[in-house]
Amino acid sequence: MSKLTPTSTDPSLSDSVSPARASSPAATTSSNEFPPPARPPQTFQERIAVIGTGGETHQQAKPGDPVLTTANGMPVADGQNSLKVGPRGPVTLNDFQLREKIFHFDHERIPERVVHARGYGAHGYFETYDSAADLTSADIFARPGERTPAFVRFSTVAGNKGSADMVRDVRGFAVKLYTQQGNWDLVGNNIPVFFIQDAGKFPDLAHAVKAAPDREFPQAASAHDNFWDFVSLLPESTHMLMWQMSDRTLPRSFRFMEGFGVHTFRMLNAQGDSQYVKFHWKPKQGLQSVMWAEAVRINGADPDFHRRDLWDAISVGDYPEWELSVQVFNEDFADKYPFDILDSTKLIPEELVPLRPLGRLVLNRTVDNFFAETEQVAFCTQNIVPGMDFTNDPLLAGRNFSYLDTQLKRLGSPNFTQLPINAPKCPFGNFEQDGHMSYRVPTGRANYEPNSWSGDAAAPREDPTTGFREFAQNEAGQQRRVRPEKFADHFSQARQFLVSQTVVEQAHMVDAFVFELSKVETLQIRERVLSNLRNAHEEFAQKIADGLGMTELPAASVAAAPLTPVPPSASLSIIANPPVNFSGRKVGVLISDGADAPTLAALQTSVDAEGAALELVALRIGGVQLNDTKTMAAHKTIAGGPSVLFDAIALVVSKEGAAELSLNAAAIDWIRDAHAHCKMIGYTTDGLDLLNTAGVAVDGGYANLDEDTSLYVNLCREGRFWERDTTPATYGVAEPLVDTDSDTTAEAAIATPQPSKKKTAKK
Ligand code: HDE
Repeated sequence: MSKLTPTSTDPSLSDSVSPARASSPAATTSSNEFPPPARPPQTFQERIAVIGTGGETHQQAKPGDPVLTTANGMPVADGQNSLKVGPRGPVTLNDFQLREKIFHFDHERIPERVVHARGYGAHGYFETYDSAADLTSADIFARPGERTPAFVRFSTVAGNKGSADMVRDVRGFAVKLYTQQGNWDLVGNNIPVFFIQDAGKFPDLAHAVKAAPDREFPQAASAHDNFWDFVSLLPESTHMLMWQMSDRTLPRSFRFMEGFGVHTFRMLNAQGDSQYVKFHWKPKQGLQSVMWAEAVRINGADPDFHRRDLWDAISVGDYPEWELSVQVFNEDFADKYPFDILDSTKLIPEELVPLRPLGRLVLNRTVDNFFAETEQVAFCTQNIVPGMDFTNDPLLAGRNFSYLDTQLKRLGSPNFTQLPINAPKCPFGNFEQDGHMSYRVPTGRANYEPNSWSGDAAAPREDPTTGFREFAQNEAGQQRRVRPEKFADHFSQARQFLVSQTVVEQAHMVDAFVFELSKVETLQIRERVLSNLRNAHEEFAQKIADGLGMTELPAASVAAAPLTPVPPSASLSIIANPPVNFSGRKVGVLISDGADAPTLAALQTSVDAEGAALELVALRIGGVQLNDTKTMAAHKTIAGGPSVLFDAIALVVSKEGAAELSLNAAAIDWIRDAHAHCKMIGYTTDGLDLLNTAGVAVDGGYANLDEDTSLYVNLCREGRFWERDTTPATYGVAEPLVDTDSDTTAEAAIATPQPSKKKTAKK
């Protein structure tokens, strides 16, 4: 095959390219001047023919093509050369074209977000199910079937803008809904609780988790002294740490994670009745994460794994969807619930307050330009709409200040609301004016209200019927810096999360704590973490200590409050809520010369029928010759497409192909990794030798493809073959860790809190 070159393949290039001729005799001159023309160019034709001989590429517009211009719209004749005095002479200061281009380039960057810097966005819509008018007067929930435009930005928290996607981190799940009553920003995370109870601690948390100020590392990682030092001194973070050390922080992709509003909000109906709500997004694709060993390799193989996944899925029309639900509860529930509903380190299990679905979010359009949309989108938690209100969650108050303030810093002007991605899509008007980069052109004489102008000068007026009204909350009390007593139980829900996990998930959590704490160099910090964990679950703490090789478990810290009995909640586990099908996933198929063409075709059909994707991996990107003599090009080489990039793998190889691949270390790793990561593996009988060489034993997670490829896809629907996972054995989590201390029936959790029988301070 001939080597592809831009000029030979891209007609848009080859048509318009006119390279300055290096073969011209003048190319050899060392003169500082063009070869002296017989007379200076005079006609238009002569002037445009003046072109140097330096060999650079000129792509010139043909009639009807868009013309390159300056920012002011002036057409550019030559975009390749600065203005010089003679071809080798000094560049002149009057080259305004050059100055403008470089000036603009110098100002391309805006400050990245302090946290959540790395993110990826997409457009879509929210579709309302039934009217929720009984609950809220918010217009977005008024009419069944109505679609509201939406923009979503997913993110990591700790890493800088250029960090890798698959780090162990909380994911941001920020949604802007362009409703008919203004933009509603639901700025949530993929975890329903948070590290801290007071907004004032947020800068400390962000400083502690991000790179240390002296050495500026580690990047996008919590496995270091500063993070664990800080959280170990903040026992309120224990519940969130359990989530963070679980597979929740390693989502398979944005499409397979949940979202949560975290705080308790209010909804108000037209009669002014108010209820508390907590927001949940459930992925219709299912909930799925990867294993830590896999995540580490994915970051090397494809640091853009999550953003590429979203881009690819939307590009092929496989639009991801989430269902928005609310947990609705009233003051009475709030009073009885053992935890404070204003405390963002606590959740309300779905078993206690079931989800009420309100509608679905569909992402169906990638951005046209990353900067203009994903980078410039400015989410503000203060952006709510009539029919909703905040509660006194002390985190929320801090956030309502922080987001507006940070947008001014990032985007440089209070007029960031006028940017297309941020502007409301409903009619709007007010008397805010001027400021940097104001590009709205207000008309009329009135720029104040009240005013008595009318007619052409008519200005917007307030509307007591549809306008935003706060919930008339009674407030009284001393103005003090105190934390409510009901916030003090730091460990009960941490334990609840742990005992709600399957054995495999619990083992992964032990593994994650051991990994992170093994990176902590200061022994006292490790010990302090374990002191806190003992309060959540003694046996769990012991297993971590064993994993760290700690000879003695440190004394438990003094818990600020006795533990409350709470039952396990199945909805907190990923594995207990397996995906319903294999749709939207990706199979990697290793192929070799002589591989059976009908088997490959049948596999493709089965995978297509499931709504999944298939990528071919081979020794050479040019592909292989199948046994029907047809050449099949590969999507990836083995090195360029390691098995961590796929949800399941298959080998469709011939005997000779298996022999050749057996000699290839990358091919062996490809199989071993997939096996170790508990992936489903399809194989042809001819590939058995290759499996043997890789040293993997065929188990219940394997399917022979020779007869029926649909059986393999059925197997893939189950997700992973967890029986193969060695983590539980490594950390001695043979039996699930349970709550041996509490009476944990669902009713018990809502009843008056009972102090646990467990002693809270141990020597
Ligand atoms: Fe944020 N957070 N946050 N946060 N947060 C920001 O705003 C802040 C918190 C969340 O894709 C910043 O525009 C404070 C909880 C997401 O653009 C900043 C506190 C939750 C995003 C900020 C919190 C979040 C941010 C930085 C403690 C889950 C990305 C850039 C009171 C419910 C939004 C920016 C996007 C971003 C402040 C806690 C989610 C600095 C002070 C809890 C998803 O304003």
